[in-house]
Amino acid sequence: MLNHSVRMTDKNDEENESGVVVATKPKTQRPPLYKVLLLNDDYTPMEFVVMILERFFSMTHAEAFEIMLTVHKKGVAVVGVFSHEIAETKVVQVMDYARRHQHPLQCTMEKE
Ligand code: TYC
Repeated sequence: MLNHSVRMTDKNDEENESGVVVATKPKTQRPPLYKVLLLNDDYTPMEFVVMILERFFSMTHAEAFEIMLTVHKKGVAVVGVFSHEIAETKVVQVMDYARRHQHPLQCTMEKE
């Protein structure tokens, strides 16, 4: 009673068996994050991939070039980590843009 009306100032405080108020970990939930992945192929021009990374992932030209080369050499790279909704939007934007320019570039997402 006293504990609840007067002493509990933090909603994450709890009372132990001895009646002592102790701080506990906040039980907040973070939304899951999703990696957006870019896949290599033999046909999409390097400059087109660099432009995609600048345009949709706000990378500088130097950053975009570096990530593009990583995908080219390794086959895949993470280009960003976002909430589900933002990741989905990025994937759709990249896939639409590539299709409109008739490049086979593939972009996918997966839970982190
Ligand atoms: N491999 C492509 C080429 O040699 C370049 C490329 C890089 C394509 C990255 C896709 O996600 C990609 N033209």
